[in-house]
Amino acid sequence: MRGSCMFSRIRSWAALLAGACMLVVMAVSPATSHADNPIVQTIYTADPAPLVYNNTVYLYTGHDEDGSTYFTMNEWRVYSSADMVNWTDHGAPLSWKTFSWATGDAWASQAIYRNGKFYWYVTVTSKALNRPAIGVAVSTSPTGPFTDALGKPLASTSWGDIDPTVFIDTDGQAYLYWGNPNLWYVKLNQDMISYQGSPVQVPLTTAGFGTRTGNPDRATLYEEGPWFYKRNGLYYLVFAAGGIPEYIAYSTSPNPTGPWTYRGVIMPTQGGSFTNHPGVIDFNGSSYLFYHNGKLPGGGGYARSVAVEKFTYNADGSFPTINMTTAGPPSIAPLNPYAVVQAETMAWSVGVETEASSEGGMNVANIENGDYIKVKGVSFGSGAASFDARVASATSGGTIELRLDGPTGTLVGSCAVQGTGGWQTWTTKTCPVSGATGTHDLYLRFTGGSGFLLNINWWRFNGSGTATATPVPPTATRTPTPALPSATPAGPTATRTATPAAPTATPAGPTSTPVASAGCQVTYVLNQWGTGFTAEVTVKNTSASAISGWSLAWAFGGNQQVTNAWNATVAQTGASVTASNMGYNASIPAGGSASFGFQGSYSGTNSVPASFSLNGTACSIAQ
Ligand SMILES: [Ca+2]
Ligand SMILES: [Ca+2]
Repeated sequence: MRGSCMFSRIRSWAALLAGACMLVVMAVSPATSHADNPIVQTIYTADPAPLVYNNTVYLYTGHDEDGSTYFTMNEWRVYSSADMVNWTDHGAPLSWKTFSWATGDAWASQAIYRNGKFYWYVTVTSKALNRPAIGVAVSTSPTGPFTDALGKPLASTSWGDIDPTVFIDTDGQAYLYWGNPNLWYVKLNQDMISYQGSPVQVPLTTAGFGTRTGNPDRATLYEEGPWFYKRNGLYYLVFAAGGIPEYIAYSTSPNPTGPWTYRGVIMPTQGGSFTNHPGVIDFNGSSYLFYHNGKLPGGGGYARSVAVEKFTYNADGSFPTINMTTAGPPSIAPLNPYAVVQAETMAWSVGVETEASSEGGMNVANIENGDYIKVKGVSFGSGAASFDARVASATSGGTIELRLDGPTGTLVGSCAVQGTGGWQTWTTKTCPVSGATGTHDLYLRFTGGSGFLLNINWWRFNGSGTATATPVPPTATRTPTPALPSATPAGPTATRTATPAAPTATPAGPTSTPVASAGCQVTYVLNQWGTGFTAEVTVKNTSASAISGWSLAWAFGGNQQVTNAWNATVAQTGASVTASNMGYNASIPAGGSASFGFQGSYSGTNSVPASFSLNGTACSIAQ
């Protein structure tokens, strides 16, 4: 991704500064309300690295800081989508500060899954080397938290160790490629955090990587940002080609280590960023190219944004030419509004930002009059009767307008939110809805006075007739939200170590409707201290068929209040609680189980809930 400016022209720095890098200030075309590219509007993102896992695309990106005049990048971000149009923000589970040996520069990266763990290969600047090196972080969840797997660089050569790409071949051998201006690879060991021998330098021949003229230091088109994978027996190396401004080109080989054959340009230079970085996946039967550009308002070469296009390989496996669009790919599945939808799930947004929520995950913040969130392809079916929103406001609040197919489209509900006493003091607001049937793009448009109006953590609709959602009591007299336990409660194992469910190896088929369970067993392990507690909950599928998508409901017997959760989305209204699967633990095979946990506060007695139901079916409780 980033560093052509630094690595390719180091010997002609003055010429560089006078040249392309400084001239790529291009006109920004304001996005229309119907555009879905770039994917993220709340911050600038760069260097996309998509990962398909459990019927979900996890998108790992860098983050260009606002106002950057160089590649000022301090953290990596994660987003996910099951429909390729609505993306959920999972925040920043990794920063260069995670690596004690690094001094900065959270540059290009890629994550991969193996044996129950997610390995995230990154570029950071090494304190000892005073230049970039390749590090590796590890987590049991695709959304982190991630830790440094080694406490030192995984790989470094003499220069230009940036832009790692990783792939596990069908024979189990994993490869890590990287580099600018040179291209290197190692064969990773099974542990994914060590390798055999020394880095191997790939011969950059013109037959392998095309011919560049006028730059004796770079005889081929290979610049940086490699993306390595195999498809139908053919190995692909897609890369940022140069000089500057970059474009995306590719080479192929019948072998994982070459020799390579140059195959041409995929995406010509366009989009207002002088760098680019490819990420290519197959997902749900289609192919997608991720890249970055400077198309967000205020964007450019140091304020980039990740975008995606759907494409079809030619019959011989070659790429078509792919141009950047503002429309992006079509939706591959409708969004179910009758399950909890994180408010930070968006196809497009204007004016809002996201932040870490005290209830876990992220919430939408910085909401002002006229800001809105677009959620694409929402399937209301026969009709919604009401709308629940988890909201907080330190001011006097504002109104959430629910509109269809445009920010000023048909109004189907209007939800006045009052102050709650704090930006992280959450309450569930319920409002009537009428006229929301069929499938539409949903706009949550915020109106009110000046300044910040409210924060929103999640929302859901409730159907008419036999609503399956938990009945929501009127907003009558809720007890004030108890003080949030501090991040490190005094209790024994109170620290929020994520012990996610072991991700199931085989993703279930395309999910849309949860499959009802014929049997389930819940293990509920309490760990309490003072007025705080954690619960580790394991849901076992004792039925004969796999579950694809689950929701576990129970009622507390006392005044327990959930404050945050992991490995599930936990929503509480009064004493009623619903825990819904994350993308990575949606599938529970017959006889298998999924686990999640949460932290809460209480006073008086804190006992195991008397009953649980999974997708509406009562479960037994393990003693
Ligand atoms: Ca705003
Ligand atoms: Ca949320």
